This record gives sequence, structure tokens and C-alpha cells, in this order.
Amino acid sequence: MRDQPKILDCENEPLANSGLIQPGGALLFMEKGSRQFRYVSANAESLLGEPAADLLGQDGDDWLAGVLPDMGALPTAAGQRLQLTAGVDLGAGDLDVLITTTGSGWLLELEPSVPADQAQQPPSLAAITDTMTTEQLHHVQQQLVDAIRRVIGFERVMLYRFHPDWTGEVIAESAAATAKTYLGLRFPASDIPAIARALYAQTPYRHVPDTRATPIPILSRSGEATALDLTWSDLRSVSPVHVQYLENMGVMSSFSVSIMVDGRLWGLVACHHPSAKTIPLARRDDCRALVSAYVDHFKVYQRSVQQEIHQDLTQSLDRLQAALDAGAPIATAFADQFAPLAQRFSASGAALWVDRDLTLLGDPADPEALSALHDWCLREQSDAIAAFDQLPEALLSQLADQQRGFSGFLSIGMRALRHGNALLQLYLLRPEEVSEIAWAGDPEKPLAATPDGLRLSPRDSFDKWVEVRRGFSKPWSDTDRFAAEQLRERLMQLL
Ligand code: BLA
Repeated sequence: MRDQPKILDCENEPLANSGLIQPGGALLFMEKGSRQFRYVSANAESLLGEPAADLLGQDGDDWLAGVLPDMGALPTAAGQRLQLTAGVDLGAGDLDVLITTTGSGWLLELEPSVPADQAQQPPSLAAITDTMTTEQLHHVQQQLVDAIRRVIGFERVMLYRFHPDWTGEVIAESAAATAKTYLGLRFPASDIPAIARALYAQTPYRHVPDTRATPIPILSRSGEATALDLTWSDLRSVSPVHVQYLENMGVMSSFSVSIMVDGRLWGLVACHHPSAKTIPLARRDDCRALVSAYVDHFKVYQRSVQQEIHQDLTQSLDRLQAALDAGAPIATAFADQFAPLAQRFSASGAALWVDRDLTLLGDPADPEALSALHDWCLREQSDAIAAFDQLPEALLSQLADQQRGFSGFLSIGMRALRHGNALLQLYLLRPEEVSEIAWAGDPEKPLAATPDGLRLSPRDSFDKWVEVRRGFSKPWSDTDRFAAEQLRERLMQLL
């Protein structure tokens, strides 16, 4: 009898607790309470001149005072970093030092220092402006990938943006003429599992100099399995599944810089090189600074978009207010303001319920379909604002194709206190938009047959694979949601 197919569970691989590092440097862990070296990587002697067995148990403060007498106090906040370029030489040449505070102590990572080519100024992005158009943002995005490629000399540097469903898209690229391009291609969410994304949200970047390098074990005095949390380690070993992925892509060295916006992982600058390549600590830091400058630009762009929304809505709502003041019923006042709102939200139609009264606006869908939608939302939806680019299963089975007339909706609900506490529910409707998504390889293909059975393993082809998507509307963006929140807030003040 055949064994049950084995499905590799990417979401449960304990990435931060591998007990291994990449061999480009040595790692020491100084425990907070005892202030001793509790864990040391097995390759310590080659860089630090002392075998791991001798370093284990040593007083970390004493050791640091010996090798880095001018260092000053250790950083205290978790995730906080202290770095010194060519800070020490213990017999094997200058070493760069990175000290990172973790919940239970300090990670000390030392790696051979690479002298800078010249005292070269790292490239920078355009100066920050007060407002920014989409075109200007695209320009800065291109500057970012070009600048990072100049700093690290990799073959391909991509700006990879996450969509709300955690699939991702390459939205800008800087690549050698001979390199394959991924610009415009979409990648499934499973390529970067949630457990990996959670790590990248806490660290500035992920550096993999050589996928073929043999990882080094981290040792402890008692020889017990290492439970050390490597979340903040630059040297953390690479998941074997991801090594396979990179090999399938023809990549031997990779580097990804995290882009955080409003506390959320917005995207990555993903960099590839076909041969092994180490990026010196100081250059990794330059890339981090470039990404931080990009985030500043992006925030200006975000603010510009929000200001524009604010102005648009103010105009519409001032007119709505005037109509209400002149005694018009809510539905009538709304109907007169529908055109600009429809344009703002790319809506083909809308439905407004004021208690049990329905008003159809724009290119109306079938009232029966809208009643079904309204009932479903009242039953299943508790959020004041909800957006769907595909109809929920329950509605799809209930409504015939020709009856629907819309595939996506955004609902905004509130109480109109000054109008008899009426329950107001506005649905902005979007028609079906048959679209093509250009995936990098068939996204349904990660289930591969192996000698052990089926495995969820990385795709072996990243060639463009076009999916035709039906039954979806144009997706509701963050900007749409922001506009909906603004609209609801302003309506609540008004009504
Ligand atoms: C990690 N996957 C990653 C990383 C990237 C990607 C950027 C971060 C590490 C790095 O920089 O190399 C994916 N790389 C991409 C994508 C692009 C790119 C989408 O350049 C597009 C341009 N991967 C799979 C499957 C699994 C998987 C099926 O395809 C799991 C079964 C896992 N990916 C996986 C894991 C990591 C990862 C576990 C974490 C690696 C680590 O940090 O140790």
C-alpha cells in the first residue's frame, strides 16, 4: 500500500528556531540574567580565535570590554541594533559587528569586513516634496530599485508589493540586460508563508549570500538542542524549501529589504543574483536607509491622495447638506449627488436603503438581487464598512447570472440620528470585470509529486502563466476604503 501523501506544511516550519546559521559569520548569544555566553556557533574559532567550547559560559561583558573597549552600553529595546564596521580584529582580519537586543539577551554577530571601494556616497532618492502624483511615485519607485542595484551590484532588483490577499506583484524592476524579467508578474501568497512574513515585519532585511553554503550549528554548554530565537539574527539559516525555490529560479544569492507602512508589511525590495554574493553590513544598512526614504515618499503620496478625496467629498457633501437643509428627503438628496460619488468609487450603480425603503441609483441592478444582498449583509455583516470584489457563495447560489448585474459591492452602514434614527445602508456596486492576471508560473502547481508522495513544494517554472478571472469586479483598494470611511464619517456628522 502506498503511504499517505506527505504535504509539507510551510506555515509550521519553525524558521526562527532552526538552531543553525549561515556560515558567513559567527554568532554569540549573551543571556540577559547571567550575562554569560549561553550559545555560540560552531565556527567561532575561525573568526574569533577561540573555540566555541571556550567561549561558552564566559562573561559577555568582560569579553566585550576586551575586544570592544569603546563600545559603550548595550542597546536595551528588543530589536534595537548596534553596528560597528571593522570594529574588531581577533587575528583573522577586521570584523563587522552587529549586536541585536532580543527578549532574553543579546545576539552578537561578527563577519569579515569588506573594505569599501572608495569613500563613495551611497545613492539617494529625490528630495521629499509636499505633494506627490502617481506618476511621481512611480518615478521614485524606479529610483529605489536602480539605487539599490547600484549599492549591491545584484543582477535583478524588484519592488514587490503585497496585495490585500498577500499575493504579490513586481511593480518596478532594475535588471541586467541579460536577466529574465519579472516585471508585472503576480506571485501566490504561499511563496512567502505568513510565518516568514511575520519575521520580515520585525527585521530590516533578509540576507542569503549563498544558497549552497552548509549551515553551521549553534552550540550550547550542555549540548541541549538550541532553542535560541533567531528572529533578529542576520545570519539565521535559510529554510530548505526556500533554498529549493531560489534554485528553481536560478538564484544563488538573495536579499530582501522589508517595507513597512503603517505597521504593516507593505512589500519587499527583492534582489537576486545568479552566483554567491555577500553584501557587507554597511551596504545592507545603506539599502535599509533607501527603503526608509522610499517610505517617506510613499507617505507623502498617501497624504496627497487622501487630501484629494477629502476635497472631493467635501464638495459632494456640502451640496447634500444644502439639499437636506432645503427639506429634501435623504434619498432624493443622495440621488442628486450620485454622479460624483459613483465616479470617485468607480461604481456603476448604488442602492440606498433608508429603513425599509430602497432607492436605486445609476445603472441599477435587479431590485430582487439587491434585496437579497441587503438581507445577507444584515444577517452576516457586522462591520460598518465592508468591501467584496466577488459575491459571497450564499448569494451566488441564490441569484441567477442575469439577475445580478454586479459582482462587487462596498457597503456603508449607519444610523441617521437626526432623521428618526433611520437605519441607512448604502451599497456601491461594481460590475463584473473579466481580467487577466499574469502569474509567474501556474499558481495551482505547488503540489508536486516527489518520491515521498505529494509535497507542497516550490514551482519549477516561473514562466508567465495567464489566468482569466471571471466573476470578480475591479478590486476595492485601500484608497477606496479610506474614501468610504471618510464618506461614512461625514455622513454621520450630517445626518
Ligand atoms: C521566503 N520567499 C521568501 C522570501 C522571498 C520569497 C522574497 C524572503 C527571503 C529572500 O529574500 O530570499 C519569494 N522571492 C519571492 C517572490 C519573489 C522573489 C515571490 O523574488 C518575486 C519576485 N516558498 C514556496 C513554498 C513554500 C515557500 C511552496 O514557494 C512553502 C511550502 C516557503 N519562502 C518560504 C519560506 C521562506 C520563504 C519558508 C522563509 C525563508 C527564510 O527566511 O528562512
